[in-house]
Amino acid sequence: MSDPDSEPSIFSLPPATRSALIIGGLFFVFILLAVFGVLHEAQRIKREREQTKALNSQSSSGEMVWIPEGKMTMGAIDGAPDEQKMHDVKVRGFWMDKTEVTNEQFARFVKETGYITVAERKPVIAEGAMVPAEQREAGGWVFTPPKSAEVVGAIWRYVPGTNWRHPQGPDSNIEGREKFPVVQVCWDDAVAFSRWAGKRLPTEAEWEYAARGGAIHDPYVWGKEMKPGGRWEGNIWQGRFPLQDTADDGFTGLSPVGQFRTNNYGLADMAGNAWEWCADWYDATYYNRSPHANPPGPEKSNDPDEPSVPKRVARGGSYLSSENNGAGYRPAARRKVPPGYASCDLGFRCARSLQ
Ligand SMILES: [Ca+2]
Repeated sequence: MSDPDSEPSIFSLPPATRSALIIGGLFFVFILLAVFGVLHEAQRIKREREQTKALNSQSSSGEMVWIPEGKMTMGAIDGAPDEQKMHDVKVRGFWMDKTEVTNEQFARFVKETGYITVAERKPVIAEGAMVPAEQREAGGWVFTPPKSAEVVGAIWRYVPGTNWRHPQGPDSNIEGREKFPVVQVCWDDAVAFSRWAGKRLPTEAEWEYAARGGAIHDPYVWGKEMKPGGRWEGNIWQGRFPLQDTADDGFTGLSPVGQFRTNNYGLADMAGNAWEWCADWYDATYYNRSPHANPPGPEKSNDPDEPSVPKRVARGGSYLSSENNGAGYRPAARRKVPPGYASCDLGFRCARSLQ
C-alpha cells in the first residue's frame, strides 16, 4: 500500500510547472464556459424560432401546418399523359394552410381591403371577339347536373351575377356557409388574398409534396386504397358523373372544410371538396426538364391542346371528381385552368416560406 503523504501534490511541484498547470486549468475552465455559453445561446435561438413558428401558424387568415423538408417522386405512371414523367423532387420545408381558405376568411380580407374579385367585374373583351352575350357580364361558371340521362346538355353554364358571395348563381348566397371553402375566385383573387395574409400560393411541386404527406408512392392522399375500411376519406362524387351523386361520403356539393381525416402532415381536404389554385403556369411538358430541387414552375403556359389560352395549375379535385370524371382527387392529378376562370368548385389555400 502506498502512503498518501508520499504522493506528490501540486505544492511540491516546481513553481514553473505549478503556474503552467494553473494556467492550463483556467484555460480548460474558460473553454468549458465558452462551450456552455454557445450551447445555451443555440438553445435560446431554437426556442425563439419555435415560438415564432407557433405564432406564425396561428394566423387569423387560417391555421397553418409545417411541412418538413424531404423528397418525393412526382407524377404517376398510370395517370394522365401530363403526369406520367415520374421524377424525383426535393422540397424545402414550408408552411401550408391546414384547410382551404374559407368564406369567413375571404370575407375578412374583402372587408379590410375593399377588394373586388374578378368575377364581380365586367369582363374586358377584345373588340370583335366572338363571346356569347351572357359572358360579357360579370359572373362565373356553375355546374348544372342534367335532369336525366336522355337530356344531357352542357353541364357547365356561365351565369351572370355569380361570384364568391353567390357561388351557385345570383339567387344563392353563403349564409351559414362561413366554414365552406371560398369558390368563384380567380387566380388573381387567390394571389391578392395570399399577399394580404402575408402568404403566397404553393408551387405545384409543394402542393403535391404536401398532399402525399410523406407516403410518396401511394395513389391517394390517405393511402393505398380508395376506401380504407369501407370509409370515404374526402368529399368527392359517388355514382355516375354527372347524372347522379349518391353522396355516400355525406355531402352533395361543397362541405365545410376539415370534415375528413387529415393526411400525415395534418392537412385537411387535400383531396376533393374544392380544386386549389397553385402558383405555377401549366406546362404539359414541365416534368421533362424541371429542376430537381424546389421546382419553381415554368416561365410560361404550355397547353398543346389549346396553345393560345394561358393556363395555371389547379390541384386536388373537388366534390365533382369521380373515377369516371378524371379522378382529380389523386395527388398526382393536374388540372389546367385559365387564370381568369371562376367556378363553383375552385378555391385555394396558401403556403408560406420559413423566413
Ligand atoms: Ca360528396
